[in-house]
Amino acid sequence: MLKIWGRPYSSNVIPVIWTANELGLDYDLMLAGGSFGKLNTDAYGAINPNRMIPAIQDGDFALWESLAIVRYLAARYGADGLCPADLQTRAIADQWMEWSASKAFGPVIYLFFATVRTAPDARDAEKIAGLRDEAHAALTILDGHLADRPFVCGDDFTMGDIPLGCVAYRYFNVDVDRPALPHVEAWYERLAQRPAYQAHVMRPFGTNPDEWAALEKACAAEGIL
Ligand SMILES: N[C@@H](CCC(=O)N[C@@H](CS)C(=O)NCC(=O)O)C(=O)O
Repeated sequence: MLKIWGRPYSSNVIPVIWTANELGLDYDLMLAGGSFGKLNTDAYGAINPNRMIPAIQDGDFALWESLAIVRYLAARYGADGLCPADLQTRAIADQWMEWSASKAFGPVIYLFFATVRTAPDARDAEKIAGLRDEAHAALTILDGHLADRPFVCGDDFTMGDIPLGCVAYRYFNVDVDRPALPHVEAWYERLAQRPAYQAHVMRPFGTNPDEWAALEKACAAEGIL
């Protein structure tokens, strides 16, 4: 059975878990990273020599780098669904996946760290406002793209929506004032209708290290997922 290594609250693992669930795949989640450890074992080093999560094993085949994994799962198990058969449509999906990593992920994850992962009395309002502006400027480009299409590649949900959908959940759920992004907001509402997004992306963050550790324990106890 497919194995997904990682902790299900990690920003690079969530896209892989969401993809597997969109595809209806059976998999074993191998809890690793954070307080679950295991990354420094020889066995894990043989799967991912970077000793980072996520990684997958699909039979004898091992793969790391979250976006490569999303593409692999979509192409191997998604036929003409998550991974568009039309080359130009697929290229548009790839373009927005790369753009998510190069332009949107950074400001949003640093905004997330500066808010959710920083104690309220240690938060730096100026830094938060700067990151919010940077994230908003990036997402304004996506807003323009989504003005006349419901999903990144057009009428259908594809892998092109997956990394950005994960970024969007964090952006829309940190405690900051956000200028309007009407088309991104409408797209985010569409994603929020998807059961796999609700179950695997729209998860509690944990607002301090103790809560975070408790979430990881709860996850292990649930035998997730
Ligand atoms: N570019 C890599 C980044 C992987 C990465 O930074 N993973 C982090 C978690 S998000 C990690 O392994 N951190 C160590 C840990 O979780 O213990 C990817 O997209 O897979």
